[in-house]
Amino acid sequence: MKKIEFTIRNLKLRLAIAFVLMAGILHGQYNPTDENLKNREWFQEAKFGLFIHWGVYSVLGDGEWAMNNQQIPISAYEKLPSFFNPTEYNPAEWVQMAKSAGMKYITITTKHHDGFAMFDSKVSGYNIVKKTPYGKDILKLLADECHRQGIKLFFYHSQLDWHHPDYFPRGFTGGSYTGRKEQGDWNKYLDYMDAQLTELLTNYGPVAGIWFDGMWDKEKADWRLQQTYSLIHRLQPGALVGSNHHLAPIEGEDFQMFEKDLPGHNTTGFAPEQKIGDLPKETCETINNSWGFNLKDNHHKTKKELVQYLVKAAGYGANFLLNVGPMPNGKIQPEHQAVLKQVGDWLKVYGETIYDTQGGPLSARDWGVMTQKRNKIYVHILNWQDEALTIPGLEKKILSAKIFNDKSPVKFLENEFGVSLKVAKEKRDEVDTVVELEVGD
Ligand code: FHN
Repeated sequence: MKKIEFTIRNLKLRLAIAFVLMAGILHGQYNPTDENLKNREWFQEAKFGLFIHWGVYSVLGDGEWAMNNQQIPISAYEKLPSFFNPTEYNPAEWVQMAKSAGMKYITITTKHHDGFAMFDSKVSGYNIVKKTPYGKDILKLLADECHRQGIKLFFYHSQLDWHHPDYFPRGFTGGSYTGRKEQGDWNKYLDYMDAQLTELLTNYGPVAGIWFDGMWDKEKADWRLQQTYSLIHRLQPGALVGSNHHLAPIEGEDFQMFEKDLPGHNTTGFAPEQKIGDLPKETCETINNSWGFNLKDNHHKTKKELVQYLVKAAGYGANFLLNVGPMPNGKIQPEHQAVLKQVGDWLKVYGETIYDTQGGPLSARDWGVMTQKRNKIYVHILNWQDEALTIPGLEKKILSAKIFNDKSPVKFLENEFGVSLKVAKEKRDEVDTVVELEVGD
């Protein structure tokens, strides 16, 4: 009798679970798989990635927006691929460079706003294999190399397309100069995008995630996001979906990104309404002032600027995705390679205070930020202002305070106002003075 009761109860429970799941599916509710959740954790811990903007536009040396900025009609722009022949492209060197910079993943443009596929797409002849003298799938070569060298690879994919006839009605970019007819079938365009995404998620091995960009071009359009996001999660459940829409995360996304800004700041003006959600975070920034290769841009950021950005991002609990724009010959600018090496050397010493940490306990201040891991708090002083630094209310007993890199003791004083730290002048570092606090419960 008891057994029958148990079986009935068990059945009821199963039915209830099935009902909840069904209701979730019907309401488009997204339930990430365990693999996806594990990957989110990995992502949160990774902290530093390499962003790569590479396309046929690199031939013009005027950034990835050259087509739109110079108002180049499609008929003329279509000549560009025939000049793109990156004979010095060596993906093993790129991956090696990223790894020695301390980066844990790579995110590369598969198609930017110009609509040109940098991979062997069967659903469009407008691709690197068909249209360039190089004739090889640079993405496949990179994906294979990433898998060989054990680094994760994300695919940037532009939803905005200045080339496709069905990208219609148009957004606020890619207008009449392109020479497209004032007609098109929006759903056909979205089918095309899903078909290219299917190729990307089928032919390149495990993909760490899809990095969308361009929805902001047509804010009011129906992007059929749930259909596209479900497709991605079905093809590769572990792949993380994120979108640079400058809004709060949308159902089906696995991480949130911020462009050229730390979370919650809006110095660019791109994201006046961007709320910060609970998903893992990432902020992207350029190594000079351009995403795609720009011959005239020599505003190269210094080691100090890059390290401080990485540290600040970590203080906000966010990853830093640092961009390079390879040259048309396939090489990365030597000055960028050099500074990446310097950042990597810094991380060899200070990596413990960045990787696998959380931001806080105190939020960012003018003097710097804090990161924390288990019983350690790392105080990153980026900007010394006074003889001593007082940190309010950590709510934990401080057991010791040391300069991180040589473990020499730091004088500290706890009282009702918080803890004051005094670091001797000769121990201060103009890039980042890191004080390690060991804390008790
Ligand atoms: O228009 C793009 C730009 O070219 C670049 O790809 C950046 C990267 O975050 N995103 C867009 C601007 O929001």
